[in-house]
Amino acid sequence: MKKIKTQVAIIGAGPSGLLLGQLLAKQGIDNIIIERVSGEYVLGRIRAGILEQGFADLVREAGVAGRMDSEGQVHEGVAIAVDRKKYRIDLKNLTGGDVVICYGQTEITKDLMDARAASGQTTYYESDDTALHDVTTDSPYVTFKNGGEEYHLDCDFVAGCDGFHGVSRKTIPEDKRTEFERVYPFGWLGLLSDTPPIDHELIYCKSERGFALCSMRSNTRSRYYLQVPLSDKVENWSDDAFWEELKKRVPDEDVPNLVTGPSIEKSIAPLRSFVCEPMQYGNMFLVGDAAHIVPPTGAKGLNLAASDVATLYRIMCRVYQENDRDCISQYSGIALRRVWHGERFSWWMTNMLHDFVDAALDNDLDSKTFDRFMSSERNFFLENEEGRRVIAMQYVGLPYEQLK
Ligand code: RFL
Ligand code: PHB
Repeated sequence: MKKIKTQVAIIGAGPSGLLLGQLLAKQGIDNIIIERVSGEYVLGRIRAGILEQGFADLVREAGVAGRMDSEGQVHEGVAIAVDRKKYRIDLKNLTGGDVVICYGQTEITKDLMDARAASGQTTYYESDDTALHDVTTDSPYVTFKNGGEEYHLDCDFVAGCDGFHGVSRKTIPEDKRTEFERVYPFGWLGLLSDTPPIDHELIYCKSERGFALCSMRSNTRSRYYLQVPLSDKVENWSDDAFWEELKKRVPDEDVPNLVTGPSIEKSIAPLRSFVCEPMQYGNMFLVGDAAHIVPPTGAKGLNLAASDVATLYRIMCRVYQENDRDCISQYSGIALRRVWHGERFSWWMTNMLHDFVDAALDNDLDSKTFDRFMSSERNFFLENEEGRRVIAMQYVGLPYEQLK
């Protein structure tokens, strides 16, 4: 057994773990990351694309913003189309100046990985059997296997950044945590292609054939999604079938601008709302997807992970720089207030923009009545400036809550 030591043990090298590690290292707080898969595998996951300003500012504070600031696109608006009629949500004017940045999760992750490698901090990729021990004491430790060797990592704190399927959340005994969950009766089929995007801003489309989203990674790379039944399989969708279906769901005025081409990646993601309360147990903190999942309709998944990181980072700075341990207990409360807001917004956007007809709803409404209510809701919010402002304020992201 090889014994090693650090101040903060971070489980998971996704965006949460890497960003936290980079911020802590900049403040001289020592950390080690343990990751289950290879760095290459982490980079192969195609996920989020929209960053709130709070996230972008944090990446700047971590000193890793060079490429994001030069290559990321500033989006001042976003469109919502209903039955192929387009409404523009003018994010900048409706919020008094806020915008979002379009820069893929893959790119942020790569920038963070490169910065970590350049600064010589330790990451144990391809680790197995990670287990957290004694996290309610002052001497927590983590055990894991790497390269045929068994490790014992002593630390002051553990940051559980290991995603929905990680081990950290399960370290909280079942009688000490409550989990909230809703699984949606459809999934998103995503397609990535090296074609110019249909428009310079995102278009969220509600059509009678189901939801579609037109997004992008750059001026030459597009990302599109289609609502599909949960039982559907990627193999059922040729590239041609995808493009044909997309054409039927996007606004009429945009159809002529759709450039099709071969897919680089195609996958189906299920949609889920999930929260674990509390988000801390002794000296172990859950961060990002380890504690909460949102359906991607509000573009909040990665952004909620970033606000958790911001809160934990500020707490760790107080602990190590001001010797204030009292602030530790604030973590879960601050994180969860923002998480629940993002959960509600993502659930609401999902309800408003997807087709639930013929779906079994888990409330006492029949699906056709639900559809009429949602149609009325869409009109109310999209036809009024006040309604569009409410959407804009939430889409750009609420401010981060400060420590007391
Ligand atoms: P991640 O990215 O899941 O990273 C967790 C890392 O922990 C590792 N891990 C372990 N490491 C060590 N020991 C263990 N026992 C471990 N178990 C797991 C994993 O290998 C992984 O590398 O969580 P993180 O860092 O909190 O980041 C969160 C974001 O990735 C996530 O919120 C978003 O990507 C969510 N999400 C989307 N969000 C959006 O805003 N827009 C999207 O379009 C969007 N698409 C998606 C998504 C999430 C998806 N998942 C999780 C299936 C599409 C998909 C398919
Ligand atoms: C994406 O570009 O992958 C993306 C953008 C906005 C969303 C979801 C996904 O709401």
